[in-house]
Amino acid sequence: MTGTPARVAAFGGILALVLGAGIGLGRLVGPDDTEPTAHEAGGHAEDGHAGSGQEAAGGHASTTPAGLESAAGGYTLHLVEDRLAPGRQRLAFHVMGPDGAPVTSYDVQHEKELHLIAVRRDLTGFQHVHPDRAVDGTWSVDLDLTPGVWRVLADTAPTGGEPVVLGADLTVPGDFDPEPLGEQTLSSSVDGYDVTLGGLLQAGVETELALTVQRRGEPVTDLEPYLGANGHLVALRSGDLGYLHVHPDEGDGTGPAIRFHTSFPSAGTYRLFLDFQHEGVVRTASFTVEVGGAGATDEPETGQHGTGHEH
Ligand SMILES: [Cu+2]
Repeated sequence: MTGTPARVAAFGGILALVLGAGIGLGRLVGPDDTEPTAHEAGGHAEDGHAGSGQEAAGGHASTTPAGLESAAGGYTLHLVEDRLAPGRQRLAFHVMGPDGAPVTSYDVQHEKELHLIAVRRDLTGFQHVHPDRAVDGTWSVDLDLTPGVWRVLADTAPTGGEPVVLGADLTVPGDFDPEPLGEQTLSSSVDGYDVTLGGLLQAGVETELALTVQRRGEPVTDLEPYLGANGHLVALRSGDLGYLHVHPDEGDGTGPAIRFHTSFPSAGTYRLFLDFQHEGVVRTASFTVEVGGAGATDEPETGQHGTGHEH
């Protein structure tokens, strides 16, 4: 948690998104929250302006994942059709505002007005895309769909409101063949790139994750900026697909390590997806991680790259 104010200063926009969502959740879940003190300290104070927000971002904003609700902060995710055929399909949706009309004005976060995550509920088929918005507020984007139930998460910041992550289910008919998450995988290969995950995998603490990119055994040192950072990491909790807010480290260079800060809200299994860009192509590396309990003392810290868990 130390150092958080510095990151707030450097990444005000990013953290504003996070603290806004955290405050929104705090309002919604406050009465039932198991950590009322934390919410008293950050969530309810001063309606979310800067002072309380910094505490919220560093202290407890991540204890409740986002994206579990279709409506939050006065905004509602509405899929024009919540059932689409398998294959490449156009998804259309609205973000409805407090007045019941589609929102047509958004603030830019990470270079985009809206980030859409689509993932099948067995945590396969991950897609992080940037839909197009028509003037009437209808968003649309092509997705590659396979049979099953999908979770659609819209990470966005309507102008004048709080940033929100809204989730909705999308059904794709057909023979559903769920894939097991499998065991912990701290290295991932994609298109000839090998990405290794390191960091403390323990719930309830702010943790730094380092993802190290190699190709043909050589560190990649000329990663390209993508969405205002040198990579974009999405973390989802298995079981409910709760969406964790993840902040890129400040001023990181061009690889081979990409660093992020997050906080796992509970012990359990998570799926992490790293989008990174190299030589003009965005690729996604994915990981299954087992996160230990908040009080665990024997939870192994994964090594940084090169400490023996490559295969
Ligand atoms: Cu995005």
